[in-house]
Amino acid sequence: MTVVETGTAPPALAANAAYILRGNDIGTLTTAAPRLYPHLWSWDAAFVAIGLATVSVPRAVAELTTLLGAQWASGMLPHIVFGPDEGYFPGPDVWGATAPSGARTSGICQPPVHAIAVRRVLDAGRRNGGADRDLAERFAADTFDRWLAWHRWLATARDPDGRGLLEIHHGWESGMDNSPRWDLAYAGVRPGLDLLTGRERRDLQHVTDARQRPTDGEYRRYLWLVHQMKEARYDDVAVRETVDFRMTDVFMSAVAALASDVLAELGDEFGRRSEADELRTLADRFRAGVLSTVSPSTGLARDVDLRTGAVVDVPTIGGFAPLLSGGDAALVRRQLDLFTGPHWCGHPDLRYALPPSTAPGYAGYSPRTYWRGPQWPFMNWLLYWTLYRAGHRDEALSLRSEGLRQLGDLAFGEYYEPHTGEALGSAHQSWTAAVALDWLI
Ligand code: 2M8
Repeated sequence: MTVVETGTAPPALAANAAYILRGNDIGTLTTAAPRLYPHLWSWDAAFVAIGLATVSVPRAVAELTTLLGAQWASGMLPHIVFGPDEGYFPGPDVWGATAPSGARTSGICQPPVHAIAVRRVLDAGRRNGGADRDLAERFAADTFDRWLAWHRWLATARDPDGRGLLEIHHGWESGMDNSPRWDLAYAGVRPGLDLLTGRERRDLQHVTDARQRPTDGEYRRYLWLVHQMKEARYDDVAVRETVDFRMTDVFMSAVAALASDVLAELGDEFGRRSEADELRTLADRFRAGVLSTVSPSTGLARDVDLRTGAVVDVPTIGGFAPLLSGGDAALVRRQLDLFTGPHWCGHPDLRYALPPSTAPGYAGYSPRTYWRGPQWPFMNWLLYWTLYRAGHRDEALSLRSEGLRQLGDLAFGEYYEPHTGEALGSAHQSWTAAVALDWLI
Protein backbone atom coordinates (compact mmCIF):
# COMPACT_ATOMS: atom_id res chain seq x y z
CA MET A 1 0.00 0.00 0.00
CA THR A 2 1.33 3.44 -0.86
CA VAL A 3 1.59 5.95 1.94
CA VAL A 4 1.31 9.63 1.06
CA GLU A 5 4.19 11.82 2.14
CA THR A 6 2.41 13.31 5.13
CA GLY A 7 2.11 9.87 6.65
CA THR A 8 -1.60 9.41 6.06
CA ALA A 9 -2.42 6.02 4.57
CA PRO A 10 -4.99 6.08 1.76
CA PRO A 11 -7.67 4.21 3.77
CA ALA A 12 -7.43 6.81 6.54
CA LEU A 13 -7.62 9.65 4.04
CA ALA A 14 -10.64 8.08 2.34
CA ALA A 15 -12.39 7.41 5.65
CA ASN A 16 -11.85 11.01 6.73
CA ALA A 17 -13.11 12.32 3.41
CA ALA A 18 -16.27 10.21 3.64
CA TYR A 19 -16.76 11.44 7.19
CA ILE A 20 -16.53 15.08 6.03
CA LEU A 21 -19.15 14.53 3.34
CA ARG A 22 -21.41 12.76 5.81
CA GLY A 23 -21.00 15.64 8.26
CA ASN A 24 -21.90 18.24 5.64
CA ASP A 25 -25.00 16.32 4.55
CA ILE A 26 -28.18 18.03 5.77
CA GLY A 27 -30.49 15.46 4.20
CA THR A 28 -31.40 16.71 0.76
CA LEU A 29 -28.16 18.48 0.06
CA THR A 30 -24.51 18.51 1.02
CA THR A 31 -23.45 21.99 2.05
CA ALA A 32 -20.43 23.23 0.11
CA ALA A 33 -18.77 23.77 3.51
CA PRO A 34 -20.17 23.53 7.03
CA ARG A 35 -20.13 27.19 8.08
CA LEU A 36 -18.80 29.38 5.27
CA TYR A 37 -21.11 27.88 2.60
CA PRO A 38 -24.15 26.30 4.30
CA HIS A 39 -26.05 25.71 1.02
CA LEU A 40 -25.71 23.80 -2.25
CA TRP A 41 -23.50 25.39 -4.93
CA SER A 42 -24.03 24.23 -8.48
CA TRP A 43 -20.56 23.15 -9.55
CA ASP A 44 -19.62 22.04 -6.04
CA ALA A 45 -22.63 19.68 -6.15
CA ALA A 46 -21.27 18.02 -9.27
CA PHE A 47 -17.92 17.29 -7.63
CA VAL A 48 -19.67 16.25 -4.44
CA ALA A 49 -21.76 13.75 -6.41
CA ILE A 50 -18.57 12.39 -7.98
CA GLY A 51 -17.16 11.76 -4.49
CA LEU A 52 -20.42 10.45 -3.06
CA ALA A 53 -20.73 7.97 -5.92
CA THR A 54 -17.73 6.10 -4.50
CA VAL A 55 -19.55 5.44 -1.22
CA SER A 56 -23.27 5.67 -2.06
CA VAL A 57 -24.73 5.84 -5.55
CA PRO A 58 -28.22 6.66 -4.18
CA ARG A 59 -26.82 9.60 -2.20
CA ALA A 60 -24.95 10.88 -5.26
CA VAL A 61 -28.14 10.67 -7.30
CA ALA A 62 -30.01 12.54 -4.55
CA GLU A 63 -27.48 15.40 -4.67
CA LEU A 64 -27.90 15.91 -8.40
CA THR A 65 -31.66 15.52 -8.05
CA THR A 66 -31.73 18.38 -5.54
CA LEU A 67 -29.83 20.58 -7.96
CA LEU A 68 -32.13 19.65 -10.85
CA GLY A 69 -35.12 20.34 -8.60
CA ALA A 70 -34.06 23.99 -8.60
CA GLN A 71 -33.67 24.28 -12.38
CA TRP A 72 -35.30 27.38 -13.82
CA ALA A 73 -37.94 27.21 -16.56
CA SER A 74 -35.33 28.61 -18.96
CA GLY A 75 -33.07 25.62 -18.32
CA MET A 76 -30.59 27.54 -16.18
CA LEU A 77 -29.17 25.75 -13.18
CA PRO A 78 -28.78 28.39 -10.47
CA HIS A 79 -25.43 28.78 -8.76
CA ILE A 80 -26.87 28.44 -5.25
CA VAL A 81 -29.79 26.35 -4.04
CA PHE A 82 -30.54 27.62 -0.57
CA GLY A 83 -31.14 25.31 2.36
CA PRO A 84 -32.69 26.44 5.64
CA ASP A 85 -29.52 27.95 7.18
CA GLU A 86 -29.58 31.74 7.69
CA GLY A 87 -25.82 32.11 7.97
CA TYR A 88 -24.74 33.09 4.46
CA PHE A 89 -24.61 36.56 2.96
CA PRO A 90 -25.98 37.38 0.41
CA GLY A 91 -28.84 35.03 1.24
CA PRO A 92 -32.19 34.34 -0.44
CA ASP A 93 -33.68 37.68 0.66
CA VAL A 94 -30.99 39.55 -1.28
CA TRP A 95 -31.40 37.41 -4.40
CA GLY A 96 -35.19 37.25 -4.33
CA ALA A 97 -35.28 34.37 -6.80
CA THR A 98 -37.39 31.22 -6.77
CA ALA A 99 -37.36 28.20 -9.08
CA PRO A 100 -40.65 26.81 -10.47
CA SER A 101 -40.39 24.06 -7.84
CA GLY A 102 -40.45 26.71 -5.12
CA ALA A 103 -36.76 26.24 -4.26
CA ARG A 104 -35.06 29.47 -3.22
CA THR A 105 -32.08 30.11 -5.43
CA SER A 106 -29.57 32.71 -6.57
CA GLY A 107 -30.12 34.26 -10.01
CA ILE A 108 -26.88 33.40 -11.79
CA CYS A 109 -25.09 30.23 -12.90
CA GLN A 110 -21.72 28.48 -12.63
CA PRO A 111 -19.56 26.38 -14.99
CA PRO A 112 -21.48 23.40 -16.46
CA VAL A 113 -19.41 20.50 -15.14
CA HIS A 114 -22.48 18.42 -14.32
CA ALA A 115 -22.43 15.97 -17.23
CA ILE A 116 -19.09 14.72 -15.87
CA ALA A 117 -20.83 13.93 -12.58
CA VAL A 118 -23.64 12.06 -14.34
CA ARG A 119 -20.99 10.06 -16.21
CA ARG A 120 -19.11 9.20 -12.99
CA VAL A 121 -22.27 8.26 -11.11
CA LEU A 122 -23.33 6.01 -13.99
CA ASP A 123 -19.90 4.38 -14.07
CA ALA A 124 -20.00 3.80 -10.30
CA GLY A 125 -23.49 2.30 -10.52
CA ARG A 126 -22.41 -0.07 -13.28
CA ARG A 127 -19.31 -1.08 -11.33
CA ASN A 128 -21.43 -1.94 -8.30
CA GLY A 129 -24.18 -3.65 -10.30
CA GLY A 130 -27.60 -4.62 -8.96
CA ALA A 131 -29.80 -1.85 -7.56
CA ASP A 132 -27.03 0.75 -7.94
CA ARG A 133 -26.73 0.01 -11.63
CA ASP A 134 -30.48 0.17 -12.14
CA LEU A 135 -30.77 3.45 -10.25
CA ALA A 136 -27.84 5.12 -11.99
CA GLU A 137 -28.99 4.04 -15.46
CA ARG A 138 -32.54 5.18 -14.81
CA PHE A 139 -31.35 8.47 -13.39
CA ALA A 140 -28.99 9.22 -16.28
CA ALA A 141 -31.61 8.34 -18.92
CA ASP A 142 -34.49 10.11 -17.17
CA THR A 143 -32.57 13.34 -16.54
CA PHE A 144 -30.80 13.54 -19.89
CA ASP A 145 -33.27 16.13 -21.19
CA ARG A 146 -32.77 18.31 -18.12
CA TRP A 147 -29.02 18.48 -18.63
CA LEU A 148 -29.59 19.05 -22.32
CA ALA A 149 -31.90 21.97 -21.50
CA TRP A 150 -29.11 23.44 -19.34
CA HIS A 151 -26.61 23.23 -22.19
CA ARG A 152 -29.13 24.65 -24.65
CA TRP A 153 -29.81 27.56 -22.32
CA LEU A 154 -26.09 28.32 -22.10
CA ALA A 155 -25.75 28.17 -25.87
CA THR A 156 -28.64 30.53 -26.50
CA ALA A 157 -28.80 32.90 -23.53
CA ARG A 158 -25.05 33.15 -22.99
CA ASP A 159 -23.70 32.81 -26.50
CA PRO A 160 -26.50 34.39 -28.54
CA ASP A 161 -24.21 35.22 -31.47
CA GLY A 162 -22.78 31.72 -31.63
CA ARG A 163 -19.16 32.80 -31.26
CA GLY A 164 -18.41 29.80 -29.06
CA LEU A 165 -17.67 31.86 -25.97
CA LEU A 166 -20.01 32.01 -23.00
CA GLU A 167 -20.75 35.37 -21.52
CA ILE A 168 -20.93 35.91 -17.76
CA HIS A 169 -22.44 38.77 -15.76
CA HIS A 170 -20.70 38.31 -12.43
CA GLY A 171 -17.33 36.96 -11.34
CA TRP A 172 -19.30 34.52 -9.19
CA GLU A 173 -20.55 32.85 -12.36
CA SER A 174 -16.99 31.89 -13.27
CA GLY A 175 -16.53 30.24 -9.87
CA MET A 176 -13.21 32.11 -9.67
CA ASP A 177 -14.72 35.09 -7.94
CA ASN A 178 -11.82 37.49 -7.39
CA SER A 179 -9.38 36.12 -9.94
CA PRO A 180 -7.24 38.82 -11.57
CA ARG A 181 -9.07 37.71 -14.74
CA TRP A 182 -11.90 39.97 -13.64
CA ASP A 183 -10.01 42.99 -12.26
CA LEU A 184 -10.40 45.00 -15.44
CA ALA A 185 -14.11 44.31 -15.65
CA TYR A 186 -14.66 45.16 -11.99
CA ALA A 187 -12.74 48.42 -12.41
CA GLY A 188 -15.61 49.47 -14.68
CA VAL A 189 -18.30 48.52 -12.16
CA ARG A 190 -19.20 51.63 -10.19
CA PRO A 191 -21.89 50.82 -7.63
CA GLY A 192 -24.74 53.31 -7.69
CA LEU A 193 -25.64 52.24 -4.18
CA ASP A 194 -23.59 51.11 -1.19
CA LEU A 195 -25.26 47.77 -0.55
CA LEU A 196 -22.71 46.58 2.01
CA THR A 197 -22.67 49.18 4.76
CA GLY A 198 -25.05 48.06 7.48
CA ARG A 199 -24.97 44.45 6.27
CA GLU A 200 -22.81 41.76 7.80
CA ARG A 201 -20.26 39.86 5.75
CA ARG A 202 -20.52 36.42 7.34
CA ASP A 203 -17.69 34.96 5.28
CA LEU A 204 -15.02 36.82 7.25
CA GLN A 205 -16.06 35.03 10.45
CA HIS A 206 -15.04 31.69 9.01
CA VAL A 207 -11.48 32.29 7.84
CA THR A 208 -8.37 32.83 9.97
CA ASP A 209 -7.51 36.17 8.35
CA ALA A 210 -9.47 38.55 6.13
CA ARG A 211 -6.73 38.50 3.46
CA GLN A 212 -7.99 35.08 2.41
CA ARG A 213 -11.28 36.58 1.15
CA PRO A 214 -12.26 39.36 -1.28
CA THR A 215 -12.17 42.93 0.04
CA ASP A 216 -15.19 45.05 1.02
CA GLY A 217 -14.65 47.10 -2.15
CA GLU A 218 -14.96 43.93 -4.19
CA TYR A 219 -18.07 42.90 -2.26
CA ARG A 220 -19.74 46.27 -2.93
CA ARG A 221 -19.32 45.59 -6.62
CA TYR A 222 -20.54 42.00 -6.28
CA LEU A 223 -23.69 43.23 -4.54
CA TRP A 224 -24.28 45.99 -7.05
CA LEU A 225 -24.31 43.49 -9.90
CA VAL A 226 -26.80 41.32 -8.02
CA HIS A 227 -28.95 44.42 -7.55
CA GLN A 228 -28.81 45.21 -11.27
CA MET A 229 -29.78 41.69 -12.26
CA LYS A 230 -32.60 41.58 -9.74
CA GLU A 231 -33.88 44.92 -11.11
CA ALA A 232 -33.89 43.28 -14.56
CA ARG A 233 -35.94 40.44 -13.03
CA TYR A 234 -33.19 38.03 -14.06
CA ASP A 235 -34.51 38.21 -17.61
CA ASP A 236 -31.72 37.00 -19.90
CA VAL A 237 -32.07 39.78 -22.47
CA ALA A 238 -32.74 42.58 -19.99
CA VAL A 239 -29.73 41.56 -17.88
CA ARG A 240 -27.47 41.58 -20.92
CA GLU A 241 -28.66 45.07 -21.77
CA THR A 242 -28.28 46.59 -18.32
CA VAL A 243 -25.61 44.86 -16.28
CA ASP A 244 -22.23 46.52 -15.73
CA PHE A 245 -20.24 43.28 -16.09
CA ARG A 246 -20.20 41.44 -19.42
CA MET A 247 -17.21 39.20 -19.97
CA THR A 248 -16.64 36.15 -22.09
CA ASP A 249 -15.37 33.40 -19.82
CA VAL A 250 -12.95 31.20 -21.67
CA PHE A 251 -12.68 28.62 -18.91
CA MET A 252 -16.45 28.22 -18.61
CA SER A 253 -16.60 27.90 -22.40
CA ALA A 254 -14.01 25.11 -22.28
CA VAL A 255 -16.01 23.34 -19.57
CA ALA A 256 -19.06 23.63 -21.83
CA ALA A 257 -17.13 22.02 -24.70
CA LEU A 258 -15.90 19.19 -22.51
CA ALA A 259 -19.26 18.59 -20.81
CA SER A 260 -21.16 18.75 -24.09
CA ASP A 261 -18.96 15.96 -25.43
CA VAL A 262 -19.53 13.93 -22.27
CA LEU A 263 -23.28 14.49 -22.47
CA ALA A 264 -23.22 13.56 -26.16
CA GLU A 265 -21.64 10.22 -25.23
CA LEU A 266 -24.45 9.65 -22.74
CA GLY A 267 -26.94 10.55 -25.47
CA ASP A 268 -25.36 7.88 -27.71
CA GLU A 269 -25.82 5.28 -24.99
CA PHE A 270 -29.47 6.16 -24.54
CA GLY A 271 -30.26 6.16 -28.25
CA ARG A 272 -30.66 9.93 -28.43
CA ARG A 273 -28.82 10.30 -31.69
CA SER A 274 -30.00 13.72 -32.87
CA GLU A 275 -29.47 15.26 -29.42
CA ALA A 276 -26.02 13.70 -29.27
CA ASP A 277 -25.20 15.27 -32.65
CA GLU A 278 -26.52 18.60 -31.45
CA LEU A 279 -24.28 18.40 -28.37
CA ARG A 280 -21.24 17.52 -30.46
CA THR A 281 -21.92 20.53 -32.64
CA LEU A 282 -22.08 22.65 -29.50
CA ALA A 283 -18.84 21.14 -28.21
CA ASP A 284 -17.12 21.98 -31.50
CA ARG A 285 -18.45 25.52 -31.36
CA PHE A 286 -17.13 26.12 -27.84
CA ARG A 287 -13.84 24.38 -28.62
CA ALA A 288 -13.29 26.68 -31.59
CA GLY A 289 -14.31 29.68 -29.49
CA VAL A 290 -11.73 28.85 -26.84
CA LEU A 291 -8.97 28.33 -29.40
CA SER A 292 -9.77 31.68 -31.02
CA THR A 293 -8.74 33.49 -27.84
CA VAL A 294 -5.27 32.01 -27.42
CA SER A 295 -2.44 34.53 -27.28
CA PRO A 296 0.27 33.60 -29.79
CA SER A 297 2.90 35.04 -27.45
CA THR A 298 1.92 33.49 -24.10
CA GLY A 299 0.02 30.43 -25.36
CA LEU A 300 -2.75 31.14 -22.85
CA ALA A 301 -6.46 31.54 -23.61
CA ARG A 302 -8.01 34.91 -22.78
CA ASP A 303 -11.27 36.48 -21.64
CA VAL A 304 -12.74 39.50 -23.42
CA ASP A 305 -14.63 42.45 -21.97
CA LEU A 306 -17.72 42.69 -24.16
CA ARG A 307 -18.40 46.26 -23.03
CA THR A 308 -15.03 47.63 -24.08
CA GLY A 309 -13.54 44.98 -26.36
CA ALA A 310 -10.48 44.77 -24.07
CA VAL A 311 -8.68 41.43 -24.08
CA VAL A 312 -7.52 40.26 -20.66
CA ASP A 313 -3.92 39.09 -20.71
CA VAL A 314 -3.24 37.89 -17.18
CA PRO A 315 -1.66 34.54 -16.36
CA THR A 316 -4.31 32.63 -14.40
CA ILE A 317 -5.43 29.03 -14.38
CA GLY A 318 -8.26 30.14 -16.69
CA GLY A 319 -5.68 30.49 -19.48
CA PHE A 320 -5.31 26.73 -19.56
CA ALA A 321 -8.89 26.33 -20.82
CA PRO A 322 -7.67 24.48 -23.97
CA LEU A 323 -6.44 21.65 -21.74
CA LEU A 324 -10.11 20.97 -21.05
CA SER A 325 -11.53 21.54 -24.51
CA GLY A 326 -8.63 20.35 -26.72
CA GLY A 327 -8.92 20.58 -30.49
CA ASP A 328 -5.35 21.61 -31.34
CA ALA A 329 -2.74 19.00 -30.45
CA ALA A 330 0.23 21.34 -30.91
CA LEU A 331 -1.30 23.98 -28.67
CA VAL A 332 -2.20 21.42 -26.01
CA ARG A 333 1.40 20.18 -26.06
CA ARG A 334 2.64 23.74 -25.69
CA GLN A 335 0.22 24.33 -22.81
CA LEU A 336 1.25 21.10 -21.08
CA ASP A 337 4.89 22.14 -21.24
CA LEU A 338 4.00 25.52 -19.80
CA PHE A 339 1.72 23.95 -17.18
CA THR A 340 4.35 21.53 -15.92
CA GLY A 341 7.21 24.01 -16.35
CA PRO A 342 8.90 26.42 -13.91
CA HIS A 343 6.28 29.17 -14.15
CA TRP A 344 3.43 26.94 -13.02
CA CYS A 345 3.38 23.46 -11.44
CA GLY A 346 7.15 23.11 -11.72
CA HIS A 347 7.88 26.40 -9.98
CA PRO A 348 10.81 25.69 -7.64
CA ASP A 349 9.15 27.36 -4.64
CA LEU A 350 5.98 25.29 -4.63
CA ARG A 351 5.41 22.71 -1.90
CA TYR A 352 3.42 20.49 -4.27
CA ALA A 353 3.62 20.41 -8.06
CA LEU A 354 0.05 21.64 -8.53
CA PRO A 355 -1.25 24.64 -10.47
CA PRO A 356 -1.65 27.86 -8.51
CA SER A 357 -4.79 29.79 -9.48
CA THR A 358 -2.57 32.70 -10.60
CA ALA A 359 1.02 32.40 -11.84
CA PRO A 360 3.54 32.96 -9.01
CA GLY A 361 5.59 35.30 -11.22
CA TYR A 362 2.69 37.69 -11.84
CA ALA A 363 2.70 41.08 -10.08
CA GLY A 364 -0.84 40.53 -8.77
CA TYR A 365 -0.04 37.07 -7.39
CA SER A 366 -1.16 36.71 -3.78
CA PRO A 367 -0.54 33.24 -2.32
CA ARG A 368 -3.07 33.47 0.53
CA THR A 369 -5.86 35.25 -1.29
CA TYR A 370 -8.58 33.00 -2.64
CA TRP A 371 -8.46 32.93 -6.45
CA ARG A 372 -5.39 35.19 -6.67
CA GLY A 373 -2.81 32.47 -6.01
CA PRO A 374 -3.82 29.48 -3.88
CA GLN A 375 -4.12 25.98 -5.27
CA TRP A 376 -7.61 24.42 -5.41
CA PRO A 377 -7.98 20.62 -5.04
CA PHE A 378 -11.18 20.35 -7.09
CA MET A 379 -9.43 22.16 -9.94
CA ASN A 380 -6.54 19.70 -9.73
CA TRP A 381 -9.07 16.89 -10.02
CA LEU A 382 -10.85 18.45 -13.01
CA LEU A 383 -7.56 18.84 -14.86
CA TYR A 384 -6.49 15.34 -13.81
CA TRP A 385 -9.71 13.76 -15.10
CA THR A 386 -9.66 15.65 -18.37
CA LEU A 387 -5.99 15.02 -19.09
CA TYR A 388 -6.35 11.33 -18.29
CA ARG A 389 -9.35 11.06 -20.60
CA ALA A 390 -7.41 12.79 -23.37
CA GLY A 391 -4.50 10.34 -23.00
CA HIS A 392 -2.07 12.63 -21.17
CA ARG A 393 -1.59 10.01 -18.50
CA ASP A 394 1.75 11.14 -17.02
CA GLU A 395 0.60 14.69 -16.42
CA ALA A 396 -2.73 13.43 -15.07
CA LEU A 397 -1.22 10.93 -12.66
CA SER A 398 1.21 13.52 -11.38
CA LEU A 399 -1.75 15.77 -10.51
CA ARG A 400 -3.34 12.87 -8.68
CA SER A 401 -0.29 11.93 -6.63
CA GLU A 402 0.65 15.52 -5.79
CA GLY A 403 -3.00 16.31 -5.06
CA LEU A 404 -3.22 13.41 -2.63
CA ARG A 405 0.03 14.42 -0.92
CA GLN A 406 -1.44 17.88 -0.42
CA LEU A 407 -4.58 16.46 1.16
CA GLY A 408 -2.66 14.24 3.56
CA ASP A 409 -2.98 16.90 6.28
CA LEU A 410 -6.66 15.86 6.60
CA ALA A 411 -7.77 19.50 6.79
CA PHE A 412 -9.78 19.26 3.54
CA GLY A 413 -9.17 22.94 3.00
CA GLU A 414 -11.03 25.03 0.48
CA TYR A 415 -7.69 26.09 -1.01
CA TYR A 416 -3.98 25.82 -0.17
CA GLU A 417 -1.06 28.22 0.17
CA PRO A 418 1.21 27.03 -2.66
CA HIS A 419 4.56 27.48 -0.87
CA THR A 420 3.82 26.22 2.63
CA GLY A 421 0.95 23.85 1.89
CA GLU A 422 -1.17 25.52 4.58
CA ALA A 423 -4.90 24.85 4.24
CA LEU A 424 -6.81 28.13 3.82
CA GLY A 425 -10.40 29.32 3.53
CA SER A 426 -12.97 26.94 4.91
CA ALA A 427 -11.94 23.68 6.54
CA HIS A 428 -13.92 20.55 5.69
CA GLN A 429 -14.81 21.82 2.23
CA SER A 430 -17.05 19.24 0.56
CA TRP A 431 -15.60 19.22 -2.96
CA THR A 432 -12.11 18.80 -1.52
CA ALA A 433 -13.22 15.69 0.36
CA ALA A 434 -15.10 14.48 -2.70
CA VAL A 435 -12.14 14.58 -5.05
CA ALA A 436 -9.96 12.80 -2.48
CA LEU A 437 -12.51 9.98 -2.47
CA ASP A 438 -12.61 9.73 -6.23
CA TRP A 439 -8.81 9.67 -6.41
CA LEU A 440 -8.57 6.93 -3.80
CA ILE A 441 -11.43 4.57 -4.52
C1 2M8 B 1 -16.89 30.55 -3.82
O1 2M8 B 1 -17.91 31.46 -4.21
C2 2M8 B 1 -18.95 31.94 -3.32
C3 2M8 B 1 -19.92 32.77 -4.17
O2 2M8 B 1 -20.49 31.96 -5.15
C4 2M8 B 1 -18.50 32.81 -2.17
O3 2M8 B 1 -17.31 33.16 -2.09
O4 2M8 B 1 -19.34 33.15 -1.32
C5 2M8 B 1 -16.16 30.12 -5.11
O5 2M8 B 1 -14.94 29.49 -4.83
C6 2M8 B 1 -17.04 29.22 -5.96
O6 2M8 B 1 -16.33 28.71 -7.05
C7 2M8 B 1 -17.61 28.07 -5.14
O7 2M8 B 1 -18.53 27.36 -5.91
C8 2M8 B 1 -18.27 28.56 -3.84
C9 2M8 B 1 -18.66 27.41 -2.90
O8 2M8 B 1 -17.56 26.55 -2.68
O9 2M8 B 1 -17.39 29.43 -3.12
